[in-house]
Amino acid sequence: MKGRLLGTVLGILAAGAIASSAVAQGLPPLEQKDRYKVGFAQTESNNPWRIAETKSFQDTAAECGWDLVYTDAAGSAAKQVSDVESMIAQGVDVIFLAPREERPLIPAVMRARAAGIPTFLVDRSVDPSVAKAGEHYVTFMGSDFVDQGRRAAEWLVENFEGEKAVIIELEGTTGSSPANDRKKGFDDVIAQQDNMEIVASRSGDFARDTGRQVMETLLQAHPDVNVVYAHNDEMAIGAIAALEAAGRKPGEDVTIVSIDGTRDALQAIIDGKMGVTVESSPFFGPLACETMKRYAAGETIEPWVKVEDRIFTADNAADHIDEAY
Ligand code: GYE
Repeated sequence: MKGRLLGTVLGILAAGAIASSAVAQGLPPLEQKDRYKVGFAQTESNNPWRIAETKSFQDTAAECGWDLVYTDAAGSAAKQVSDVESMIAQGVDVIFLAPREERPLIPAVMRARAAGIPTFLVDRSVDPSVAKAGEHYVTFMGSDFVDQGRRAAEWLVENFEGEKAVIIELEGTTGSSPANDRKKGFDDVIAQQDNMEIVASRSGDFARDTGRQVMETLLQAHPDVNVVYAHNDEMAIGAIAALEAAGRKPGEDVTIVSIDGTRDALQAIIDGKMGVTVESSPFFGPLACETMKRYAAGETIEPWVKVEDRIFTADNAADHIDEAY
């Protein structure tokens, strides 16, 4: 028993020594060459946003000289960790990882780092108090989620016409960076408004049908709701279905604010059912290609390659629906 415990302790110490010596050498370098074996670890494929992102990587593969190793974690952080492990075993040159949740994916980042494979986080990030850009992974490429939440709230403050806003918030995947940050950005602005209150806030896992079911339940407890803030369009569309099934009129007696910019959301805005969606672009392929090339050329990459987002309302939704996904 004692021997086994000592063995484990020595094993942990050895792993620590490998990790710290790797950190001391800086990030793993990337050779400049014509073709790369590139891993893309997707979180799930149950919504148009994810499908558009995967397509963007696949389309970029041909142009950027990638042999793409694509995995789909089917909504499981544990599977995503093992997907990254299998990419490491297959000897990919780089990994693009969309970490489903902030903490459970840290071991994947650390293992790729220890294996000398540069990792780029796309569209979601990991807990910055544990894993750091420029040290454990190259960079985070993605939107400012706090700002997205803030902009959704600011639109509401400017456009809400009732006396008192009774708000239901549908949160994204628990423990994911966009859910954490979109909540913070929105809630902070609402907390400063005397006539606005968030009466319930619950996860709908960024999924349409879960959003619909959660909305159905919350509606029973809060029949006086007149605003829904959804952390993504899929849940907003689900909420619209639940409201309509209960005889409510989204766009008339309930204001819907959301984030992403999917085709269905832009159509809902055109139809007068949704007020606003703050853009969160899924088209990461070209940015991934460019950032990887800059890194291979020896450039120091900024810790956050920030994506600038637009805002879609009744003023411009029709102009953008053709380019939506
Ligand atoms: O908003 C949502 C998706 O991580 C930014 O994840 C992404 C979010 C996006 O499931 O629709």
